[in-house]
Amino acid sequence: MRGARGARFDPATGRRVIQLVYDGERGAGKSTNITHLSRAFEHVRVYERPSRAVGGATLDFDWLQLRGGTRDELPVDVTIIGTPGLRGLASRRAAIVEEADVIVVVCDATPVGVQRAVRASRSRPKVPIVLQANHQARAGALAPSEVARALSLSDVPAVAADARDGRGVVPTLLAALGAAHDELGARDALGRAVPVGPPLTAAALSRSLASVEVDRERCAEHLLRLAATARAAR
Ligand SMILES: Nc1nc2c(ncn2[C@@H]2O[C@H](COP(=O)(O)OP(=O)(O)O)[C@@H](O)[C@H]2O)c(=O)[nH]1
Ligand SMILES: [Mg+2]
Repeated sequence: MRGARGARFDPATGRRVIQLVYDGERGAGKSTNITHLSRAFEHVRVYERPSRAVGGATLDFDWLQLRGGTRDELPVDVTIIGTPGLRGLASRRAAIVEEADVIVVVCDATPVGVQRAVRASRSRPKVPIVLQANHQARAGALAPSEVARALSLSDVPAVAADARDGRGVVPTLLAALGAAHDELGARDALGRAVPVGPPLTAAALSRSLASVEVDRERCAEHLLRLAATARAAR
């Protein structure tokens, strides 16, 4: 979908836009992070589009746009996109990750959660990564450094979090923005241009994802299972 990487410069508004993609397995806490950020930054929230969901599972993507500060005297906005974790939607998840200037890998740090993430690990575009070791308040949760080792991400910033009560959510965002700034700086020093053009919008992402084939059978199976679990819990 996107040729060049790096933050966008929007000539219409004179603002740079940094796109952060929150990625991870289903249940890792991506939507919980984004909901918390939306509340925490309500005063600078520009636009929000929570995902359509079934049984708590994200069906397309979460989208949150914040008005950021300035860097090098240029105003910067931040777009946060959360991927869907359903296996049947893996192709769309991968397409969204391609849009990232920085990837925030959200991992359920309990042993089962880490195992699941290791089994599902995939290649990612070459952009900075920040790891969030989430679910820290749960019994047996692994420390960020242990999660990082298991996921072969020992060289990236790792933040301890428990998104359900908000712990570590804002520090994760700040770490991701720090990584984005480093990347922009490196690009500038190398003389590579920041791509110019209108930044991605939620509507445009939605349109382009519509043409990415999904595994419909797998999705249907999974959604039926979720619905049955929700019925049994009632
Ligand atoms: N105990 C605990 N539960 C969490 C945490 N983060 C998310 N959850 C819960 O896990 C479930 C899945 O979270 P969600 O954000 O929808 O996961 P997503 O699939 O990654 O978007 C929800 O019931 C959340 O309340 C956490 O850090 N600790
Ligand atoms: Mg979700």
